[in-house]
Amino acid sequence: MKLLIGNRNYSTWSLRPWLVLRHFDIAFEDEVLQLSGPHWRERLRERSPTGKVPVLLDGDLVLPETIAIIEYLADLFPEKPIWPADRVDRARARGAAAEMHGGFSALRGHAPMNLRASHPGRIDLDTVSADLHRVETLWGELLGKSGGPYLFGAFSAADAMFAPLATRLRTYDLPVSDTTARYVEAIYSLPAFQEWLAMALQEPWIVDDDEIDVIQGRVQPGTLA
Ligand SMILES: N[C@@H](CCC(=O)N[C@@H](CS)C(=O)NCC(=O)O)C(=O)O
Repeated sequence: MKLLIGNRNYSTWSLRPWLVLRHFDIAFEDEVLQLSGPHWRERLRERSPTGKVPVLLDGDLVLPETIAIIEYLADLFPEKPIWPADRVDRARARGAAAEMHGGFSALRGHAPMNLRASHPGRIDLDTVSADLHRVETLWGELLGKSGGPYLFGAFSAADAMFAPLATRLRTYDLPVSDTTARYVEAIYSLPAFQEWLAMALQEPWIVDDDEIDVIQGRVQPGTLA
C-alpha cells in the first residue's frame, strides 16, 4: 500500500490519512509529490485523478479523497480502532470529521498550515473568531465527555482530521482556552505526529500560497528563502 502525499510542511490533507496509517501501525510506503516548482500541477495530475493529494494506492485501487481513504482503511482493518468502538461515539466522530472536511474555511484560508513557521499576532482575529469559537465548542464538548486526551479518549480518525487545525492554533498563537491548549499539546505529543513534524522540518521547499507573508502582501512571491 502506498500513500501519495504533498509537502509535509504544508499539506494538511496528506497529514490526516498518514497519521491514521502510522498511528495504527499499518504497513505502507509514502511518496512526496511537491506542491511547488515547475509544472507541479501537471505532474500531480499524472499521478492523481483529482490533481490533488493524498491518494492511496492499493493493488488496482487508486483512491483520492481523505475521508474515503480513512474509511477504506477502517474497512480493511476492522480490528484497529480507527473510529471509536461505541456506535454513538462513532457517529459523532464521523460528524466531526465531515464538519472539518466541509467547514472552518476562514481558519483554512487565513491561517494556512506551516509547521516550520511561527507567526504570532499575524492573523486578524475578527476573520477567524467564528471558526475558533465553533472548534473550541466542539472540542470542549467531546473532550468533556471523553475525559481526553483525544476527542474520544484514545486517538482516532477524528483527531487525525483535526490535527492540521491544531497546528494552525500554535503557528499563529491564536488565543484559546486551557482545554484547547491541552488538546493541541496532545496532538503534538502523538509519536506519529512527531515523526511527520521531524520530516516536515527537513523540507527545503517553499509554497508561496501557504506563506502568510506572501498571502498578506508583505513579501513578493518567489522571494522567500
Ligand atoms: N477533498 C480533498 C482535498 C485534497 C487537497 O485539496 N489537497 C491539496 C494539498 S493539501 C492539493 O492537492 N492541492 C493541489 C491543488 O489544489 O492543485 C481531500 O479530502 O483529500
